[in-house]
Amino acid sequence: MKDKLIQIIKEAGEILKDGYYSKKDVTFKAKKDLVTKYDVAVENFLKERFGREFPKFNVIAEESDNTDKIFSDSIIVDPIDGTTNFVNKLPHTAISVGVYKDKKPFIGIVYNPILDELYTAVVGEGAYCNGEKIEVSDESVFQKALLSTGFPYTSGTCEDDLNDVMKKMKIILPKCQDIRRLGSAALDLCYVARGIYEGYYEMNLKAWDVSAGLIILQEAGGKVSNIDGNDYILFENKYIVASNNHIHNELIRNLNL
Ligand code: LIP
Repeated sequence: MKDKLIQIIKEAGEILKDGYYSKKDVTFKAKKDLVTKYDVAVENFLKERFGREFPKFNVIAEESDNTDKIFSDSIIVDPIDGTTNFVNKLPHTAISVGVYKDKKPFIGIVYNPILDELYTAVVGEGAYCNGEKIEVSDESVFQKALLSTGFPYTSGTCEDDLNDVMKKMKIILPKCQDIRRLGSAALDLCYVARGIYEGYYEMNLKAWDVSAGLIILQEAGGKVSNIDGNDYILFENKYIVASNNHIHNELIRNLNL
């Protein structure tokens, strides 16, 4: 299944790439949440091909009405993660596809066609970037940890969420190496998997932002949890916390101060 998925996702990457280099009309789903015709085009392409190739799976996708979809044997799709980057020609943007069997992680694929980076993982078989095995960093000193985060779309409408972002930043920033905010949760998780970041946290993400990246990170030796340090549950938890494992407890502790 993995090879067929990669073939289809690479074809979809051509649609993303065409859009990236052309002029785009933007529609707003919410105050800060954008969508373009390319998000819809990539999604429709993937849904059609996945439906044909993998009829036993339902497809849960960002730009679709998922109300009648039951999460079980599912392919969870973000056609363009990092849409704001895509619109602004910042090359941190990717197609994210997470495959689940009976709600359990099976295959994760994240593809950035602009930088030509393909992250893949099958549960139990390790994680790879362009075919090369990747692993999390072995840094265990929190002060030396490069972290990444994201800001929720609700930061423009919900003062509690905005205050929470600022409070956590104020506590964590002086204690770590630095914090990045590049704008694609799927790639941020892959960057932890690859040892670029030691950790990552963000609130209010949707299942399609993280469904693939969390499989890739776990297969690279990393850890994913909710803000209490317990198992992260797709579709349920407000916060995702991810790391190289070594700094996880300290990250969780600081996020709860
Ligand atoms: C985005 C994320 C980004 C996050 C945004 C948003 P989209 O996904 O990947 O990191 O900060 O809140 O969820 O909307 O571009 O697919």
